[in-house]
Amino acid sequence: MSTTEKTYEYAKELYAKLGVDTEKAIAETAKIPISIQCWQGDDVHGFENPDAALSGGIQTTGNYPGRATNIDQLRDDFTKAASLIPGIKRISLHEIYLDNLGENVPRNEPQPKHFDSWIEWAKKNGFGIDFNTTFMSHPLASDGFTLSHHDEGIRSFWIEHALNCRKIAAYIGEKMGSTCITNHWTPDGFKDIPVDRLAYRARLKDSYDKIFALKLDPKYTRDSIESKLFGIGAESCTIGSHEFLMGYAVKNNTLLTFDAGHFHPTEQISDKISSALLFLDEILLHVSRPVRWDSDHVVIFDDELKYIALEIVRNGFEDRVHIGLDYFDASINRIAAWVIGSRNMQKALLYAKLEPTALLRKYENDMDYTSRLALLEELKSYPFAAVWDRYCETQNVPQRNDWLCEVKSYENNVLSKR
Ligand code: RNT
Ligand code: ZN
Repeated sequence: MSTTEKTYEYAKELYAKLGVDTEKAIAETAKIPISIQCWQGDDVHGFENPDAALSGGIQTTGNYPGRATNIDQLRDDFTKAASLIPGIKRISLHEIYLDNLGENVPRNEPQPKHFDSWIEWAKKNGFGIDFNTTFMSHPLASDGFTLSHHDEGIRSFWIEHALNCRKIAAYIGEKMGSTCITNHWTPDGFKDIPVDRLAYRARLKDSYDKIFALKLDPKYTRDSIESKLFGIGAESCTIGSHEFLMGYAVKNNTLLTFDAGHFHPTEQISDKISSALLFLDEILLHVSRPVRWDSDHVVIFDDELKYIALEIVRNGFEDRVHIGLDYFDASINRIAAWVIGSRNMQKALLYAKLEPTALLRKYENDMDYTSRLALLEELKSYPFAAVWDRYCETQNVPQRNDWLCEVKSYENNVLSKR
């Protein structure tokens, strides 16, 4: 028996004593898709105009060498990262990652054909695809407003953008045979204290009404709207606030996106899932790591990540919560950033699947909070790592930090030559 086998057998036995089946936990974790953000690969530049600066109140920091600067490089890098991540992988594309086929494609005129090569590539590699409208990094978003802009022409431009994106997403969903979830986030907001918040919010509502008036087959695409507390340059008022978008989603039956960095620093999105799903059919998560603010740090295996996974798994929400990642760190190897965050998300799901939830619920219902806390704490030192190693083994991805040497050799052979 190899060491992995031995430690796994030991772990299996200990979890079994709690009534937890490690084999089942592994099999179920392997079925939960994770939507991995394409924008970690190139610091949110995209290919519409790769030299354009990122805007919209978000920022990448760092200049680690080897950034993907064209579509082939980004695809190669993503494929490399994916080979080191267990589980089902989807790629989350922003509209600006279009294949422009050598033309200059205005932001309000993207067509399904601009995503054909993505579809072909994703199919070849076994990835799903999700989509995002891009209301940022564009001259018509440079004053900080898009769908809520006071200028009707600018609003129409962005409405056209969103409508075309939704049609593209439906096309992708149909071609892929898998629903393409489209996320909509607008950066609209004020640096300083506004006077007429209502007018801006009314216009945002009206724009979303126009965008969602187009009915598309939910089998192919479904829409999710993302709220935010503040952005750089939009510190005083964000038009698409949480209340605004929660209200909109409930009333109009869209999905709602919870980004971990879009709330007050002590708020946790893990606490919001159970509320949202009493009023909405489905939600999308942007799993991120805010450090003091919406800094979009690489997702680590911290308590909040475990709580997010536990909320999904304990309640059987795997089909109602779409797990997307949203972070972008340009200060470390970008492929490693993808791998670290995605492996951690997978780890958290497996960790959740190994919880003896029925037993903990019983303690809670009996108001035996002593036993609940005692077991929750003891579980933290159960041999979870052995089950994780076994999961990686069954998925044919490297175990523990073995993946790092693959990233290092890719850096030497590919990234350093760019
Ligand atoms: C910005 C939002 C948004 C973006 C991506 C690039 O604060 O979180 O989701 O990060 O769409
Ligand atoms: Zn986000």
